[in-house]
Amino acid sequence: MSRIRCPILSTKVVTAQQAVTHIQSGDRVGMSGFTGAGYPKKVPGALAERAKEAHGRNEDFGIDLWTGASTAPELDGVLAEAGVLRRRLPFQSDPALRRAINSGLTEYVDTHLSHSAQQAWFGFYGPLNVAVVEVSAILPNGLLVPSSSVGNSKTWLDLADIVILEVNKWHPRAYEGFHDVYYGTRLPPGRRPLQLLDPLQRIGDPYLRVDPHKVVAVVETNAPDRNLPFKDSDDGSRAMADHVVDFLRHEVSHNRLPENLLPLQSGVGNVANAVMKNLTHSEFEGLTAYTEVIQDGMLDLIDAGKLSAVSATSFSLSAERAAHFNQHIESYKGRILLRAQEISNHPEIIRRLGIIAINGMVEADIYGNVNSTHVMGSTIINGIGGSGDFARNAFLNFFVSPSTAKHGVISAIVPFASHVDHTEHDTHVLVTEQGVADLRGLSPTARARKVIHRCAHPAYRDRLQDYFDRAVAAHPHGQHTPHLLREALSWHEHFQEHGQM
Ligand code: 0RQ
Repeated sequence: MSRIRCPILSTKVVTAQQAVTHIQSGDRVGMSGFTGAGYPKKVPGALAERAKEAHGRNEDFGIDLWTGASTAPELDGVLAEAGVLRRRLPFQSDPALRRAINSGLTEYVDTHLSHSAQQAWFGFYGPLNVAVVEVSAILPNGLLVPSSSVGNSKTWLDLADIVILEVNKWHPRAYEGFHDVYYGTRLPPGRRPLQLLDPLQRIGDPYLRVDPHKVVAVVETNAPDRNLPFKDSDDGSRAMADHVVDFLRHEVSHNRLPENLLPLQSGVGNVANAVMKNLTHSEFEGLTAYTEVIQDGMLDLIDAGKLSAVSATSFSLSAERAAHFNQHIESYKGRILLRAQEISNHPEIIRRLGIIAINGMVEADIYGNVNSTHVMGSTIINGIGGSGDFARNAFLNFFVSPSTAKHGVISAIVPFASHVDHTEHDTHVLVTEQGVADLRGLSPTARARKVIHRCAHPAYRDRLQDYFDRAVAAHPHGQHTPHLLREALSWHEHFQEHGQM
């Protein structure tokens, strides 16, 4: 059966090349896509070609691009390489785009993922000209069945002047029923409480809505999501995953967590995936998740019968796991719900449900400030993503990283973080392969002693202790958070000058 069953919209089917004639240089374009899932597959490539032709004629061609989160080489990659992206928000993880941002060609507005939709509604980014949204089907009445992510699609469809739809039949038709799109969003002062009390509760509709008169083109595709493989767990990530699971056990034994824990959030990356895998082999049962991304490890937990309910905004699966999911999609129905990212990452709900948040980091300083985004204070890696939405509002948060990077020449525990995404006031538990530092309820100096002792690599531990001791000695009247300002960032400087911290 055709995936485009709406009579009005079926008359609008065109090629991607024809579709992109509706996008003009200078436009603000909102595309679907979140962590390599549910992004348009053909239109971005055709847009890149169009821009290259314009550049070949010495004509200017550039756009602002808004998405849900990171996408894929067929979207961020081709557009960055073609030099089309003037401004990009709210999250990315593409190598070509990272180069464009770090070389100053693309302006990057790195925002909390729960904020991007409301900031677009507030008008902070200017009017949205075009939405390009992937869906898995169009129903006879014109309602849209989303695909493997919801992200910001609802907001882009509502705000944009014109809409281009990509209908991707690679996604199973059985995606219908996996989504919950909330249409009650109001701007202040008209906001109402979100009545969401457990991860699988429905508060919206299974479909995205679009005004059919705004749709200028419908493009048919049959192409997979990005579906990158995960690294096999190494000793370090297994050790970190063990520390997290042991810590959760400890919290249960002290009656600070129920036996089936609280809803889990797990960030992207190999360590987060390893933690989920570790839970599969643990005694914990009846788990739930209120998260943004479903990685392989969460599907493993569902398959093992340990995880009964997952709310997210997107998948981020390996090719093997995506194929398995697509084949057995019916068996996951009623256990997974995909929501808009303004709801999956909503502070109100994260606080109410009491989430356990587990996210990666680049570095942390001895006082607990966490850098999730920048190398040596200046070079962006990915972005803050949802880590701030979850960490600040969580019942319990973990920041996890190997204690060193780049084969040991960089310490992930430093005197002073070279960039701060999560302040010392937000951080609860730091985890490296060396151990766990529970910072809850501690003063800055007590935190510093614990972080150095429990988390730093032995090769850097004594030097950190020496820095701290001298900072304490140097500030008889500044004992709250003692620093040696001239030395605070000297480890980073030393790395830049000598290739070693
Ligand atoms: O680079 O592969 O070139 O060697 O950073 O590091 O250790 O493989 O860890 O994949 O878990 O990513 C913080 C980047 C960790 C991620 C970060 C280099 C390291 C490597 C990756 P190479 P690892 P991970 C939900 C939550 C922010 C967004 C977020 C992230 C590369 O977790 O982007 O949490 N978080 N979102 O070598 C120099 C250091 C370094 C360093 C690591 N101190 N100095 N380089 N690296 N530490 C998801 C969403 O929001 C969508």
